[in-house]
Amino acid sequence: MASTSLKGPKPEEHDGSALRIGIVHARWNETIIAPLLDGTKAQLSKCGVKDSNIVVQSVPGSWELPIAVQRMYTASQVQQSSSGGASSAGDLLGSSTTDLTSLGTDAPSRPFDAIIAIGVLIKGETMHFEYIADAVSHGLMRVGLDLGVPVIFGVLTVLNDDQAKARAGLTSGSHNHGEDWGLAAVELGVKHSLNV
Ligand code: DLZ
Repeated sequence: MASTSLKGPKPEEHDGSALRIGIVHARWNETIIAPLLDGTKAQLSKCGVKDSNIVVQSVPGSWELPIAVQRMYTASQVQQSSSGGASSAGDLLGSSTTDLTSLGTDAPSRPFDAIIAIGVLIKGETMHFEYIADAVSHGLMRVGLDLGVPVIFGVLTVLNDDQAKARAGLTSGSHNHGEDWGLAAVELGVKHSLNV
């Protein structure tokens, strides 16, 4: 029997070989973040996105995701207009940058076609969860609309560790949501680059 999903759209297939994709992830709940990041990158590669066109940065927590996405995109626009692309998007986030190896000399100096924001918010005993989840989801939407770039919402807002593991493909038979975010970035990136 063909596998179907009750949730989520049937993925559209797109060629990501010409895309430049940014990823910003939080470092809170890193045991969940790591597989989500892996799943995202694996799906980008499957769609043809070149390693040299995937730039990964990190921030302390999900709260910082909107400002990091905004600065990452803006920096990539500056890169395009400055000769030689001397400053990297990562420079703006200083020591929080985790992986700039992908900003190789062959990396095209042009704005990202899509940026994926990854975070894991797990409800605790206080109101932190509610405030952060609300602000981050609104912030990411606002940044995307203000800048006119697709921002993929890769933020889990879960009630406990088990729910988080089940969404990161860490429990038997579970699905890694990072793969969906990679697919969404390629679809939106292609449509964005074609202006559709
Ligand atoms: C403070 C905090 C708490 C309580 N929980 C989480 C969480 O579950 N996931 C997450 O990504 N970040 C959390 N943070 C950190 C905030 O997002 C933020 O990094 C700090 O408040 C500093 O601004």
